[in-house]
Amino acid sequence: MSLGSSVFSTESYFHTQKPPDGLDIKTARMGEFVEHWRGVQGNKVVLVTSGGTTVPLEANTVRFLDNFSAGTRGATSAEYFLSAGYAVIFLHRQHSLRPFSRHYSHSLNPFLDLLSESSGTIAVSPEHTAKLLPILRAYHAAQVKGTLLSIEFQTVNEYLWLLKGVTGVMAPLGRRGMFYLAAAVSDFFLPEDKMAEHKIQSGHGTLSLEMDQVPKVLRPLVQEWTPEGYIVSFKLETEERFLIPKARAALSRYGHQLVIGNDLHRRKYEVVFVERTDGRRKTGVEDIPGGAETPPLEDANEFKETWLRLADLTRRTGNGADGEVEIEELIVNELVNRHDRWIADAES
Ligand code: PAZ
Repeated sequence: MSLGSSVFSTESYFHTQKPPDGLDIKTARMGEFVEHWRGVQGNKVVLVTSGGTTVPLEANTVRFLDNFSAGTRGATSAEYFLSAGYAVIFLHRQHSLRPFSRHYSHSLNPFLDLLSESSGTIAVSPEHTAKLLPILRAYHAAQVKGTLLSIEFQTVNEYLWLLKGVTGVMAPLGRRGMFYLAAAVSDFFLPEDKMAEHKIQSGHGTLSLEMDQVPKVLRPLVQEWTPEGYIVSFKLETEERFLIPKARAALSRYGHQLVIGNDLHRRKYEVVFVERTDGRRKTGVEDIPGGAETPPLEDANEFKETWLRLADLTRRTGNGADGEVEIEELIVNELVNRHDRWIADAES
């Protein structure tokens, strides 16, 4: 497989790639949700994106490329945002993990194993009740209050259109809107005019694919679609040496508030917050032609890094050793404080 270097601007992407079926309905649902919560005094709304995007190789899709992500980060974080009082739009990959039900995924903790039966009556076995009860209560509370809206995507094209749509409907929230972009989004895609209509037939030797680069929509998202929102992006690397330089480069390039860096293998135990020293957005960010992730020359003093590690928590408090503390709880606590400061800054 060879990778091409065509670059779509965000504008040309949305001009040439068709919106997915159901976009209007999904965007309208998100719009109604936001409008409702905008009317509730002091309420904050967070968009959590979660799971990996697919890149179909055929219009009648039999095969696709996928991005790694189980959706754990997004589903877990959504629960902590709900318990911190946020209304949550959970924009997630179809069939990836979801808030609350993630505790009983079919592979790790099949729900049938929780049940016992006696004379035709089914009950949750007593040894599972204590763990299930708070989860069930939080799930019911979110349902009763209507604080969780889940919307699905599958392909990278669906994701990009939905992200644009939801950002538009969240813009009126101003600083009360947070964007927590944890989905693992493909950097490459096959534009419609290069995609095979039907299943690619085998028997002709190797398959070569030339893919185009997905536009970096974070830039218009920050600069145009939601100039006031609190925006958190994630950076996943498999080599630690790239983590901080790439996170700084993203901040310089897009001008948003925070990048959370994580290493593929240690992502459940530690993450690094990379932000500007003054905690602010940078305005007047220049676009870097070519869409490449070339780090501009930046002054290291402009940035600060804060590591969150479960091991540090265990050392300090003795908690976390039993695997009960999740790193997303630490992440969300930090974010709520930063978001509140962002809101208060505008008021002072
Ligand atoms: O979903 P998960 O818990 O398995 O993984 C989470 C993650 C690593 C996909 C997320 O933390 C992340 O880094 N998302 C952005 C990935 C990227 O750089 O595109």
